Amino acid sequence: MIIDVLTCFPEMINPVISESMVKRAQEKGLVTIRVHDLREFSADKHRKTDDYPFGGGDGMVMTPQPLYDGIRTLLQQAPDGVRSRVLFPTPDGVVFKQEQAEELSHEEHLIFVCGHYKGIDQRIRELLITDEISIGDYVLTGGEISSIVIMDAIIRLIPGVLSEINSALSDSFSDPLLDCPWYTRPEVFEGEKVPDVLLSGHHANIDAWRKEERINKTKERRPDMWKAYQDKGDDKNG
Ligand code: 6GU
Repeated sequence: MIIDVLTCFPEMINPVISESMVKRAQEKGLVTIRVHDLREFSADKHRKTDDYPFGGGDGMVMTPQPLYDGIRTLLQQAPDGVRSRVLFPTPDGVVFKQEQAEELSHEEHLIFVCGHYKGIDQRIRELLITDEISIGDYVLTGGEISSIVIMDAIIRLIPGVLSEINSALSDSFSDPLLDCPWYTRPEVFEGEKVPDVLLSGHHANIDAWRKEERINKTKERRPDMWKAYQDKGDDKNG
């Protein structure tokens, strides 16, 4: 998968993609991430990328020209026959869910367009953006952090990225229930003991305990998920 990120703040993206899971995915050749400075595409002599909004109002709007030229350049650079998705993280987008991460993990080319200030000129959204994505009901100052969140969720689903093949499968959210608590050594830490059942070696009891913990946590924290789980029926949920 090729991921292009178009941003006025490349240094917000670069340190994150040079670490951890995303770094390993690139080293394995499973993903190539390229970060592009939007200012490089500005035709303005001061490399400006924003301007005052028509009709007035506070804040600045990102001008169409650098975005148009930047996105079109990245589209043209994509290998022949490859479909590109142009993603715009924005608080007024469709809320990002695990299903969309799964869907996007099968794409060959993603372009992330990072907006700042009030947003980007509407004509760019209509002409070039294919997906407008929000990462939740709160407002961040720009699209860089949101892009990193979305990229991480997608990249870890690409086959071969996680060494533990089962770990993506057993996540909360690819599942109808939240995860159970997990413990490792030592058995007692700060006076707190690991639940006895986990030390019992009795696998049926351990499975039952984990299931109950998951159900209780889901009921308490996510009544919406609990309702969906019940509506799906006991046969499917075992
Ligand atoms: Cl995708 N961008 C920004 N700036 N704020 C957000 C968001 C995205 N999703 C939630 N809040």
